[in-house]
Amino acid sequence: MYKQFQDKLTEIARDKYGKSIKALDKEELYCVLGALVNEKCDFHRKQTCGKTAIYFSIEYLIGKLLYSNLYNMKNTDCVEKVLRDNGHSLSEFEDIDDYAFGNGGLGRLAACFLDSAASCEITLDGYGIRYKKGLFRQSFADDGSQLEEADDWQKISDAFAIKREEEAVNVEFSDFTVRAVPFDYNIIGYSFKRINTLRLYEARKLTCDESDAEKIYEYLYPDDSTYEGKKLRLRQQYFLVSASLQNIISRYGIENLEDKIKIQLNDTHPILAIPELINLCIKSNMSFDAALEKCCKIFAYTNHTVMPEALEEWDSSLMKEVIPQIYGIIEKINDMLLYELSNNKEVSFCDCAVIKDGRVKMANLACYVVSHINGVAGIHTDILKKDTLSQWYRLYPEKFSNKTNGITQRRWLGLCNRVLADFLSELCGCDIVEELENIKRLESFRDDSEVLKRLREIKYQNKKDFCSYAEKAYGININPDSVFVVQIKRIHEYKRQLLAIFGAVHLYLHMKKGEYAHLPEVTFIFAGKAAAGYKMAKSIIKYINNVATVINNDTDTAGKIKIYFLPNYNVSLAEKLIPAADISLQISQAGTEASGTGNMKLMMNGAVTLGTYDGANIEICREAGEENNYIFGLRENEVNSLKVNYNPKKLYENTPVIKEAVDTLVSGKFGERYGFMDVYESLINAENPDRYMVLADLTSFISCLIDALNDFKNDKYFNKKSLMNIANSAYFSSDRTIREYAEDIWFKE
Ligand code: 26Q
Repeated sequence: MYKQFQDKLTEIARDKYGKSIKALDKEELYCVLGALVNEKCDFHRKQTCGKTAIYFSIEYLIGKLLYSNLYNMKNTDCVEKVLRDNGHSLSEFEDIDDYAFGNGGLGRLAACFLDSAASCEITLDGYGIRYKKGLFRQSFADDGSQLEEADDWQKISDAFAIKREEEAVNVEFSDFTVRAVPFDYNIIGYSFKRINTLRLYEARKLTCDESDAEKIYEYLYPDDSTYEGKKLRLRQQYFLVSASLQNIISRYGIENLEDKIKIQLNDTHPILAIPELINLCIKSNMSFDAALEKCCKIFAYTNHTVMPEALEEWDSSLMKEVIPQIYGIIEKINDMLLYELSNNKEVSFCDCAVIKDGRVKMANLACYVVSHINGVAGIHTDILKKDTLSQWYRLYPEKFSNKTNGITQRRWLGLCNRVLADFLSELCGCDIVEELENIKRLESFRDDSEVLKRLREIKYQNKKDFCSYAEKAYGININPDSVFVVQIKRIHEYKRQLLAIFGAVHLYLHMKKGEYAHLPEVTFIFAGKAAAGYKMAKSIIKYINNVATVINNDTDTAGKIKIYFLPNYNVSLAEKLIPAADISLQISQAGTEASGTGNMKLMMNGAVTLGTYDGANIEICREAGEENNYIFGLRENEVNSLKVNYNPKKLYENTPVIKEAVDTLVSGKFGERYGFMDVYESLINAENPDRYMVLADLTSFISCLIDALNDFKNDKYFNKKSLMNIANSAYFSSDRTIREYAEDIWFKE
């Protein structure tokens, strides 16, 4: 093996650059490694038979490909050795940018699915956009506020992309036509089980004067607060689906296409694929009715969020202006729906209309046409059925099913926490990453002091590794002996970072007075980005940073509590932080987080969940035992009944613990006096105050947190909980999820 790699790398280095491996610079070596990986893929690619599943997604949050590709090829050690013997190291590539074509859970899920499908020998190709700039890079100004910088990820050439100029197609808008140029990425299944393809498109102008054409692929989620921004976003979505469908049709033919492929629509963003496929069918002389029927068989739709503002709608006028032929088709679909529902007593057309009050409702379009609709966790699918999409559930109950999310254990255990994976393999008597179902065997060691001790040692080493990284990367000194309480995710009001920081503020204020002396030292670690246009989320970041500055510099509480907000959360940072976490904060308001997937990653790496009964937390408790996690706060049904008469101002006035924490938003204790008036007002005096009921859950959060910190002192007791979480994490493998999609939706006879 060693020699084979040595020879191959030598050969590619010579052919490409006329150099020895030793003489290559970093970028050249990166490209040589990419070429090697792609060559191996050509060798291992098998002819596939049967139906192909296809994933349409506006986001793919991939992270680094070099390490995961070598990992899945099972060649990491060998390549590392060859590099070492030639004066290099794989760690040279740590600072190459992530592929960040996504902003959160939905994009990361797409990446996990691709990895799982290839590893489970399921044919699943992905289609997306190769954004020129990925999700912005985040840093903090001196005053603690978020700064955004363009993600210029192509500073170093992309070693893994294979450009397919010859398969470029045209995408037509009312005012101009753009060329869609595909770039293919090999998706390598574990042990080369299968090679699938992720195809990402770039936009090229056809003539010199179409300056707008290339803007289409410039940014993920262009700022859509302006008309121009919205238009661009619509163009982006149409660009993706039109280019992809043209490619699919040229590959499989339009005849009997429904027998050859199934397309999974990742949320509302690629739903224009439905009218576009009809458009393309009509162009090949098919009737509208036949085309629509085809679509009903080809498409399935996954919903990822219950937030009403995320169910995409477009102004009819905008759509008419940009893609008139597509708008015409949507009108026709709407007419058919109207006709179909005219005698229906169960549901009213009003609730289902695809076009209503001059707006095009994308979720309604999908629900009418697709064969399958799914939510991403049990509670989420239930909410879709009873609220968000209830009219559609009444109409088509058979279309609905749940597909609880998952994560790939290859990246999120094997790759990021190798020492733990090896120990688990040793205990369970197999390669645990390959046969994750056997991780359940760990349960039999739940009272084995030696095993519990070793688990704690591994966690401690991971914490120390993280501390050295943090010191190098940010110049901060984290104490590895403290409890790591971690909240890492996009910053959003419903995720309630405010609740976490209020909890920390409470501890701090009382520790300063000498209370809570019995608690172990605690380090709160936050990371996550706020959408560039989301003011409230940005204020919350600034507040956390201001709190951190005061607390971390207070000698009274030194050795008791510290708070860090790490900048620029991305896949690579998650890989470092997750293995080091003790307590995973999953504290969204019950009924708002569709599933969450970070919760699963943290669980698999031995963190216990401190959270609400929301999203997949519920299933984590079901699998690992509620007694091994920390659940607090209102349940979803309680949230709904309390909502009617919720009065946070009264809570604030009558509960000293709440008042004390909330007042720090305006008291000047952390930052300027009245510094966070906007946050304060949103909780207390806004029209719909404290929309996510932070105050209602604050006291129960604090007591739950104190319980968990207390328990941490009892090594054996806490480690057993950690062990039970690891032992029951197999259900959260995206291999399980992808097999469910395959069996119930994609390849069902
Ligand atoms: C919609 C309209 C206009 C502009 C933007 C959007 C938009 C953009 C991104 C709407 C939603 C998103 C992303 C949603 C997302 O990431 N959802 C997460 O999906 C995960 C995978 O299923 C779940 O685990 C998370 O609970 C869910 O929040």
